[in-house]
Amino acid sequence: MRPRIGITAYWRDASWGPWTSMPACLAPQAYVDAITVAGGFPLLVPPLPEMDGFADEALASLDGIVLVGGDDVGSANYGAEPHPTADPPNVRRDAAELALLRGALDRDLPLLGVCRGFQLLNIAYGGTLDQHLGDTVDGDVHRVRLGEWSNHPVEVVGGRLAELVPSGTVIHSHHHQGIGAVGAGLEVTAYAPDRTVEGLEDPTKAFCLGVLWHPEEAGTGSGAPVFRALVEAAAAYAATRR
Ligand SMILES: [Mn+2]
Repeated sequence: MRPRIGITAYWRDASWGPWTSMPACLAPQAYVDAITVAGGFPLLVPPLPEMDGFADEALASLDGIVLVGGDDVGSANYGAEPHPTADPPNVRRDAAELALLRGALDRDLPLLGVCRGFQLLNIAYGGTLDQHLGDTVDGDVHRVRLGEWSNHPVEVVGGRLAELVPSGTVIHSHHHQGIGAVGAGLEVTAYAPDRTVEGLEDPTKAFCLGVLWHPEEAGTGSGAPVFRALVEAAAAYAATRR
């Protein structure tokens, strides 16, 4: 049986067929494909209201989880006032994903945080976000235009990531926020050329890894080893649990 890998769903308005700007749970196909190619079985996890009560049930049916990208995390989650450029907070999604993330950490469920998911990982460890990288560095490197991928190399400096992504790999980037204070217990594993933090992991966990870029967009290329490692860790998790 393939390891079951949860994908946290976006919760936003979408339009297709007779549904016009209707609330929808959705995820980019690239995550589904990257997990499937890596040997996992992808399952969409919707952000239920009051997920605190449901996180255990959701996690009990999973062997691993990917916290996907999306809009900026609400700054109230790390005790800051919102920056003028911040997206309006998606309170339901923030709360649901933090509940899933914390539950996954408690269980040592293999976990990959992508972009927004990477930022949530830092917040779960008590870290903060830099709400607008463009205030201090050339933010265009990370997001040239809203809605278009930017591409920049990453310097990989350690952790599991060093086994999975060669330093200098050019990645898919689309963010304007970054890491402020690194959460206690997390190891920095990658940097952008401007020295902002792009990779974090908890070396005490079986597999707890976050990147500020989008490996799923290179899911059959440079991103594939990341998803293979997640699925391998998920298979090991499933084996010990059964
Ligand atoms: Mn970047």
